[in-house]
Formats: sequence, structure tokens, C-alpha cells
Amino acid sequence: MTVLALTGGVGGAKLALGLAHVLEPDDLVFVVNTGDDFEHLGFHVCPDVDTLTYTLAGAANPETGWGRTDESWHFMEALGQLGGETWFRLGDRDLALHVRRRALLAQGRDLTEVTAVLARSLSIRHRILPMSNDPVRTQVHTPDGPLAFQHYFVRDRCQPTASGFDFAGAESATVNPMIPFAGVRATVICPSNPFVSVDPILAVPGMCESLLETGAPVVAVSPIVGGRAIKGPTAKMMREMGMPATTVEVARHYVGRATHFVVDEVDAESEGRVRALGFETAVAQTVMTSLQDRVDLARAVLDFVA
Ligand code: FO1
Repeated sequence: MTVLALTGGVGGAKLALGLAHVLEPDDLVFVVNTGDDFEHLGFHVCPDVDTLTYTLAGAANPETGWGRTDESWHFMEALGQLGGETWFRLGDRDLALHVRRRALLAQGRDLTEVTAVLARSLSIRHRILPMSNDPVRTQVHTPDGPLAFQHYFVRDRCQPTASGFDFAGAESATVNPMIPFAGVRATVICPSNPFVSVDPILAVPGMCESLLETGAPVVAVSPIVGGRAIKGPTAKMMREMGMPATTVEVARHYVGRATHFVVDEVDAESEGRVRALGFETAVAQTVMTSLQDRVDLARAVLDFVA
């Protein structure tokens, strides 16, 4: 029986690593957001796939959570000298992965196959599935118009005011056919940004329905603790969209799309209000600093939905 883990970004990758330490490759499949993908410097860049891949390979930069550890930056330096765009930092070792992905895509392989080849070459045994092989691109609605996600997140450092999001291409994207819905015993929505990491996954037509039709629990872990996001712009986005940046508000966002919800110990007094929204609820330490924290949370989530 398989656990599906939906993840995107650095926060989600933390719990993903914990799950990978608890579950065997046959029992765990990652479904990863590709709404952050973009064409850049001639490469098809897949930030959330790569963040998960490097994290599972033990090669992720521990400070940033994205890109590789033991990196050098000669390519960026030389590109800058040549007048190239350097706002999106590609390290020398990370560059090799982008060159390799481009070659594999040029052979006509789809994103799922390419991701599997790269994961295997980094000795990863767990399955990493892009949510779709078709292009879906998150756009951030700002006062100056729609902004491509990486332009919002990296180039403009999340400064623009976000009033909403859309996922260009989602309506014609196909759910990754390799996702083994039939044998699912639980779906874990990792503590990623609900709006730009999880919603794109659930926006692929049929994804949400297929998850609920498994009849298995769909458990979301709150990315908001005590009114602030552990990582990234989640709380800022919520405030800008007129929502209180609370765990209860995140739960409200998942009404009808998840069945279980995990709040952090700091928000234990909110558990009743989350339950009142119709969720089965649990309280756990969702702030993950150490590897043990990641494993403990994974175990707590799996025990909750066992
Ligand atoms: N995030 C940044 O804040 N600055 C960067 O320069 C940057 C480069 C980068 C390169 C490769 C990659 O896979 C991810 C990278 N990220 C960078 C992170 C990325 O923008 C975000 O992790 C996701 O798109 C949202 O979680």
C-alpha cells in the first residue's frame, strides 16, 4: 500500500525527507509541483523537482534548501561578465543537472522519465513524479499585472503585493499517469506553500478528485505556525489576500480537498476550530530543524492516518 506525498519548495522537502527515511521506495511516491518551472538561459528549470531531488540525495544546500551543497559559482561569474542574467543563481554543479536534463528532454523523453534518470544517477531510490508532464506555469497577480513565478519569487524577492494566482496550462494538463492512485493508503500534503506549491498540483484536472476517490485519508500539514510561515512568503501572501495568517485559515483553504489536518503544538488551541471545519485533527511538532525532527513528524503523520 502506497503513501503519496505532495510537495513543492523547501518546506515540503523537509517532511519529504522524513517520509523517505521512514518508508521504503515501494511504499512512497512523491508528487511534485512543476508550476514553478520556467525556461531560463535555454534550460527547462524545475526548481521544486530539483529541490526534492537534491534533498533526497543529501546534496541540497543546507542554508538555502535549494541548489546543491559544495557549490562553486564560476559559471555565474563568467555569465555576468558576458552580460547574461544572473538573478537566478545556478551553481556550477547544479548547472550540470540542467545541461543533462536539456539533453534528455531533447531525446524526446517526458519530464517523468528525465526526472527518474536524474534521480537514479543521484542514487535516489524513491519515486519522484512531476504532477504532470504537461506545462503548468504559476502566475502571481500583482498591481502591475501577472508575474511569472520565478520573477516574483527570486528576481523581485517576493516584494510585489500578491492578490491571487493562476496556473497557466493547468486546464489542459493531464495528471501524471504514473501516479498509483489505486493502491494509495494515505496522501500527505507536505508543509509547502498552499497557494503556489500545493494548489498547482491540485489544479491539474482530476488530481483532487483522484486523491479523494482513493478513500484514503488526505492529510495536510500546516506550513503556518503561530501566525508565521517557517519558510517563504506564505504568511505575506495570506495577509495580502486579506486572510489572517493562521493555521485555521490554511485549514479553511483545504476544506473539501483534504480530510485530515495537522497543526503545530504552538497552535494546539486552534485544533477545535480546525475540527469544526470538518477535519480529523492532530497536534505535532511541525517545525523541523534536525533530521530527527523530519523523521519524527513523518512518523507522527503516518501514525495519525494509520
Ligand atoms: N531561490 C532564490 O531565492 N534565489 C535563487 O537564486 C534561486 C536559484 C535556484 C536555482 C535552482 C533551483 O532549483 C532553485 C533555485 N531557487 C532560488 C529556489 C526556487 O526559486 C524556489 O525554491 C522555488 O521555485 C519555490 O520554492
